[in-house]
Amino acid sequence: MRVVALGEPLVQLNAVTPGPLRYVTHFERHVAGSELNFCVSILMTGVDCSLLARVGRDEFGRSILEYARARGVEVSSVKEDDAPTGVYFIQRHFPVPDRSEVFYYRRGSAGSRLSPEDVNEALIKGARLVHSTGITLAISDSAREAVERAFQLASNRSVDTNIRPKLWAPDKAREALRRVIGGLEFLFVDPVDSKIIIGESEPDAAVRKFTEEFSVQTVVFKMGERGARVYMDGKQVHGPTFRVRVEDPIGAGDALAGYFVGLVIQGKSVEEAIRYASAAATLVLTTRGDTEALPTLAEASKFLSSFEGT
Ligand code: KDG
Repeated sequence: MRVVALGEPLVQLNAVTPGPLRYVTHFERHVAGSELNFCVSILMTGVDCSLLARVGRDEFGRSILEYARARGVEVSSVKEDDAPTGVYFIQRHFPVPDRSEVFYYRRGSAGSRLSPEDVNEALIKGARLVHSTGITLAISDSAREAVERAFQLASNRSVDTNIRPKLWAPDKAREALRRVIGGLEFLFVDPVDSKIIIGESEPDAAVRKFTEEFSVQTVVFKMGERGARVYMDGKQVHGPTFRVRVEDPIGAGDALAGYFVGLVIQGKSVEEAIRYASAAATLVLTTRGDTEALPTLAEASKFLSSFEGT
């Protein structure tokens, strides 16, 4: 079984020390980007994943391709482009402890030049599911059109709304996301994004709108420290939460989405899928980098057993 994710892979420069970036002198390089993170996460559950994207023909582009390949991501549809690879920095634990803030250097990047002509029809048509996020819809008109083209061809679709206020205004986000969420198999959303898209942040009321007005099949409502609530097949299942020391929370949402979709499409129960996905997302909080701490299924089981009875 194969899924395809469309979006911009980025080089992440993560502050080694917490505090304001103006005083940080050491950064650690990682490879990230929401859809690449999704691919690595779903691969950990045993589902193959292809990334459809562009990277720069430069050292950072090479590092992304090498890392993606090393993690098992299929990259034959990743094009090299003359524009530079996008980069972002992460500031940690400042001004809010346990939170991170991102600073992008990606305008005009290779990844934002993704376009409908990059959409490999055979790959999309052969996929069990095609995944993307609000980030790809935000970075350029051509990237948004690539997602719309892929979604027209796909038999099943999944979206993580991931509205990044630094990338676009709420009214633009609302318009673009409303165009792609109709008939989704999976929608990942949080209360803030839900308010922007359908004017409702309360989960039960929001999910009613997503299912009745947009025919979304499964909604995963992400509520941060309060855990994730899944609405699927007419029932609600609440994912567990675990107390850990937070190093950098960026990437946890992608871990949750990849793990959850991977387990559900392989026939696991919604209860098991959200339990394991919550474990994977929690482990990502404990390290710098978005994908290094993604567990194998055996490691996720070990993590879950360690919390049993606590
Ligand atoms: O979800 C994690 C991503 O936000 C991070 O890897 C960077 O893709 C990224 C973005 O555009 O914010």
